Amino acid sequence: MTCTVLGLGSNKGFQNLAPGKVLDEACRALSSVLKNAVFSSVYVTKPMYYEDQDYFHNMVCAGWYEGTAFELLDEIHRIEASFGRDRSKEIRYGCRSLDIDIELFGKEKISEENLVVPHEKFLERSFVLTPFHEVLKKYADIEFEGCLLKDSLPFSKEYIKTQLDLLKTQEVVLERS
Ligand code: PH2
Ligand code: MG
Ligand code: MG
Repeated sequence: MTCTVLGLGSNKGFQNLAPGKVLDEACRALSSVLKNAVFSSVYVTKPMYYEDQDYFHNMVCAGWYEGTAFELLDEIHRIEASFGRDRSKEIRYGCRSLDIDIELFGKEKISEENLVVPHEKFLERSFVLTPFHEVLKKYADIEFEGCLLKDSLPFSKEYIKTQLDLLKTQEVVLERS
């Protein structure tokens, strides 16, 4: 079992679901893929890289996966497609109904054409680090089969906080519930 951190984002509805609801439903799907999954709050964030699009809803999910990172990626693609994701119709960094990125997969380093872990932009994105920091604060001591979340990942809560302070100009706001 490997402790993994996934970053979720949506800035386009799917069928009758607004972006926040797409994330709710995606979390439900992820709960049956991961063991002991935990979820951050949802944050409303200014689009990065390509700014001429709606604000995103972002959050992270952490949990344990039995299988390889590539098997997890297949599961993620299946879930994304079930919420209307069609890669053939997208532009890079443009709007999407559901994006699920593998941010961390235990302490593994992967550098393949279809998968880079840790995610290559992980440390520059407040929309990922803010919810990740929340998870590290709330769930550091959750465990699966004796493995604590805080010991299973390559970054400490303190390190993430330091990094976040450098990114404080990025607009990331807790969603009102
Ligand atoms: N995803 C992108 C591009 N830009 N900006 C924010 N704030 N949140 C995202 O999830 C995001 C983005 C493409 O994956
Ligand atoms: Mg992605
Ligand atoms: Mg992404």
